[in-house]
Amino acid sequence: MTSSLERSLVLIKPDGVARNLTGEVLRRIEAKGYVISELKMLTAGDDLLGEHYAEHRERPFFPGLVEFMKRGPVVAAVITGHRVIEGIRTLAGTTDPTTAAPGSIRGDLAFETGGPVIENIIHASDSVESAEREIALWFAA
Ligand code: 3AN
Repeated sequence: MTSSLERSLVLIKPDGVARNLTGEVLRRIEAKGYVISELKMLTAGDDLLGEHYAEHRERPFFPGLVEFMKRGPVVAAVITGHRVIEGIRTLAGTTDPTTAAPGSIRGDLAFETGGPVIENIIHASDSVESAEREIALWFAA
C-alpha cells in the first residue's frame, strides 16, 4: 500500500472564534485521530485573503467573503494524517450550513445568518495541491 500521509490547512473562521468554538473544532479533529502540527491565531488582511481565495476572486460574494474573514481573528492550523484532506472535509460537512449533515461541524454548529456570505466556521483544504499552497501562505517562514 502506498503512503497517504497528508497535510491540510484548517482555518477556524471569525464566526467560529467569536462563538468560542475553537476548542470544539480542534477537539473533533483531534478526537478523530489527526495531529495538530502547527497552530496560531491571527487577523488576516486583504493580501493574504486575496491569495487564499484567489479562485473566488470573480464571484459576487468575494468582497463579502473578505470582509467576513477580516472581521476578527482566525485560528490557522496544519493538520496531519492519512487521507486527512478528505477526512477533515467530511468532518466539516458541506458548504451550506442549513443542509450540512448533522454530526458534521457545519451541520451541528453553523447556521444561516441571512447575510451576503455563508458563515460556516471552518475552512479545510480540498486537495493536496491546495493544501501545500495554503500552508505556504498561512505559515510562511
Ligand atoms: P468550502 O469552504 O465548503 O470548500 P468554497 O471554497 O466553495 O467552500 O467557498 C469558500 C467560502 O466562500 C465558503 N466557506 C463560504 O464562506 C463562502 N461561500 C461559498 N459559496 C458561497 C455562496 N454561494 N454565497 C456566499 N458565500 C459563499
